[in-house]
Amino acid sequence: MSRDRSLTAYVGLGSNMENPRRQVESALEELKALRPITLLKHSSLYRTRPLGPQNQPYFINAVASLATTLDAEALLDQLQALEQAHRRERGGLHWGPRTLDLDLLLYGGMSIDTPRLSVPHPEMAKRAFVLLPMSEIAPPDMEIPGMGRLQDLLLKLSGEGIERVDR
Ligand code: A4P
Ligand code: MG
Repeated sequence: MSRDRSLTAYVGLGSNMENPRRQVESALEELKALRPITLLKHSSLYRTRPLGPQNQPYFINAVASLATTLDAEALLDQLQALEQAHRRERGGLHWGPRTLDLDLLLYGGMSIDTPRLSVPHPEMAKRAFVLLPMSEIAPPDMEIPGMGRLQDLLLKLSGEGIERVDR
């Protein structure tokens, strides 16, 4: 399903298995190739301490903004197909290691709550590994529906366990 007009969506990318940096870099290239999606911007890559079980490798995280006419569930279908192409295995440990995780963080200014989709991503306000990369590419006064201003949310989080990866 698609909409008449495109809107901007934000996607969080994460990986901590099988060369995470390459997983994220190739996922960004693959996002560029998807239609009808235009990759607008992407953040730097960050090396981040795992949230959840600690006996797993650090993650590489990044955030990308996209323009798309796809509706939110159709966009999720595309993101999940991309995860599958990275041989993502589901049903493992909760918040356990993964080759590629693509979370739909924001879809326009919309709030969505369906069995398949919660947008804004309910955990994003607590996650520096989401908000810090997002703040690189989002408008400075960006408002996260129901959560507050991105910059205000970011100020409440510790920057510990997160470092930018040099290019
Ligand atoms: N779903 C609902 N809302 C969304 C959304 N906004 N975006 C549903 C994407 N999916 C959404 O997802 C399970 C189901 O959530 C999907 O079928 C979809 O219909 P999944 O990707 O199969 O499972 P998951 O990712 O393991 O679960 P969950 O709870 O979404 O985990 P998160 O929130 O993605 O967290 N530590 C660091 N440092 N960096 C990380 O990136 N990521 C996680 C996973 C844990 N620790 C981390 C990181
Ligand atoms: Mg996920």
